[in-house]
Amino acid sequence: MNRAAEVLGFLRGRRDHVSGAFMASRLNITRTAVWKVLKQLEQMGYTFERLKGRGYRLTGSPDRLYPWEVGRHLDTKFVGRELIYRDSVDSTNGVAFELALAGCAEGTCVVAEAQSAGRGRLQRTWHSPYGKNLYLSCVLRPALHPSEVHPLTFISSLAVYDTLASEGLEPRLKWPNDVLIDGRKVSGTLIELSCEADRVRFVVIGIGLNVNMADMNAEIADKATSLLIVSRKPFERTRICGMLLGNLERYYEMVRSQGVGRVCRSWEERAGIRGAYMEITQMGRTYRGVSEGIDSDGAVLLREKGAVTRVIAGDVST
Ligand code: BT5
Repeated sequence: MNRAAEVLGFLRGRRDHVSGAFMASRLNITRTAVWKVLKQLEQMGYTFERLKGRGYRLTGSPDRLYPWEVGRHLDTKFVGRELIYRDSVDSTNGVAFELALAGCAEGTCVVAEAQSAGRGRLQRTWHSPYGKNLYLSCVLRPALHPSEVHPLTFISSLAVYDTLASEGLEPRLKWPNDVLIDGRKVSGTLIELSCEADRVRFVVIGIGLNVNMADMNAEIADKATSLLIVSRKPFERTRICGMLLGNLERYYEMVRSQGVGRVCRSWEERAGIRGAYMEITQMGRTYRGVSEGIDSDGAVLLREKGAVTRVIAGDVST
């Protein structure tokens, strides 16, 4: 689709028409080939005005996460530089995992308009309606021990946090993987990994972010929200996606240069978790206590009656 991106590049942001002959000569292809690309673009939802003797003018772009559209908002070195777009998939994490197994480059990302089997942690479902939100998975190959992977969840939550904050929103981080607005979940992260005994082969970071979703199914209606709901206006998903990938790369670079402990500190500060009373349920057992923060593995330290318990995973109810 490079040709399509190039043709769009000629047409975008211009008030006047651009002739087929001009584009053909600049791209070194025939006018028929240009016409074919324009037809293809029309099938993808782009609209053009054609004026005889003058050429083409772009009149509309579809609300789709096409790589060249996200690419306009991308300012990264490697994250999202290879961006695989799918209309609908079972799970972007599944597609990314397969790509990683096949040896794709670090930073390769998969985005989809919908997921038929979007997943959360512990076999839970991630509600993934078509064309509304972001379902994004990124392949990373960190030089970490498998036990150090858990805090990578934080780079995703922090990236979402910064993206939303820079849009003037007031997100809140909830351990371990949620971002909330107005007390409702707007984003979640699912990390999946492939490793050897003492070495990570790759990690897939899967991020779901509710952008323009207005209707929710009964299961999540009272606990989820979206950027549209909290701001009462739609957001350009390609722009949000580009910003998110930029922030993700920045936090990943932080891990590479300063280690996972540094990211844990950043997350802890943003989450304001120290001193908060928490109840965490893990495998049917509930831990209660006052948080003493996050350790360098990403676990919560809970103090109760003088004893400190380390909780590595679970769901926070308070
Ligand atoms: C998560 O799990 O929060 C991880 C979600 C990760 C989703 C992304 S989308 C791209 C990539 N591909 C995938 O297949 N997954 C990742 P957890 O903490 O277990 O939360 C799951 C719970 O959140 C569900 O049981 C629901 O209660 C709720 N939920 C489901 N869909 C939601 C949505 N769209 N918005 C907010 N909450 C939702």
